[in-house]
Amino acid sequence: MSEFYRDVKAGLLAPLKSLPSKYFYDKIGDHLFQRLMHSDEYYLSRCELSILKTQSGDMSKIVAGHFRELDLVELGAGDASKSVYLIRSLQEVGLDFNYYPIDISQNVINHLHKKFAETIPSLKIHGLNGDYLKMLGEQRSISRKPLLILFLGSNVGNMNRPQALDFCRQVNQFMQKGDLFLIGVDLKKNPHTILGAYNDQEGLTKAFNLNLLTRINMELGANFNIDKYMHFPLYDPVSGECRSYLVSTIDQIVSVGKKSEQFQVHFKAYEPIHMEVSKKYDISELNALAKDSGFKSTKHFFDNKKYFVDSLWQK
Ligand code: AVJ
Repeated sequence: MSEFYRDVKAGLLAPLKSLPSKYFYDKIGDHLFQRLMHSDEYYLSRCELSILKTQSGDMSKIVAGHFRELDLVELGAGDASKSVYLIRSLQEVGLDFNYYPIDISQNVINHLHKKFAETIPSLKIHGLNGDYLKMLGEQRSISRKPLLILFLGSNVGNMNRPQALDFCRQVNQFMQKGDLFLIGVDLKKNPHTILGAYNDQEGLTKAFNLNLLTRINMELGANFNIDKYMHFPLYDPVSGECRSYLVSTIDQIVSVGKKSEQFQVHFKAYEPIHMEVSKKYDISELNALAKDSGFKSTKHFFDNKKYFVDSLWQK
């Protein structure tokens, strides 16, 4: 029984149905997310890219003030299109480091090895495919140099506040005193701007969500009728949580799993599946998260609109 099957079963048989958003990233999901990152509405990637392009030099000087050599670990590296700027400037300030990108998608890890062999052949890269904490543990068994951990792209937003606190505490446990954590977070702003990023005109976010049902159909042998679910995102400006739902438009029964593993899921008309949370922070909440998980927040790097922040924490 795969972990994917177990998670899907638990999520769909719960009284409030949900699916874990980490499973969005199969080959098609990776591709849809790439396109989404270039859409007009999805401001997050553009903002963070501008931070990395303009402030990687400053970041690297701070890092070089702490260490001569280190392990650079990136949680959820994706295509590394932002971290590549930091990697180059860390090299420029003369730091000696290996790069350990961690990603839930094997497809992404393969791509990164290929990409860096071509673009920065001097970079020593060791990709790890799997869950963040499990792979961080794996990395620590390979090398125990001082750490700079990158957690960019507002990936932390996929956790609610208690989950984020628990996660940051666990990351902290892998680190030594003085080690650094650079965390990229989307900030609270005009609710229309935020909701727009999760409800793009082209329908990429919709396709991104629906693709998980297709993936379940293909990999677990289910019979979701994709046409009978609608994409419904909402943003709560109080909690800062943007949530995506797929809502069943009719009363229907779906079967999931092969042979003895098969189970039935009943959807009432307009019953939702909670697919994803993308939490937005303000600076005081972010500083509290740092403090409560055992870090000192040392510097905030903003884009010029202050839509997004890359925050540097030290253990
Ligand atoms: C990659 C998790 C940061 O939550 O903004 C994009 C994923 N979901 N559009 C996010 C996503 C819908 C994204 N993260």
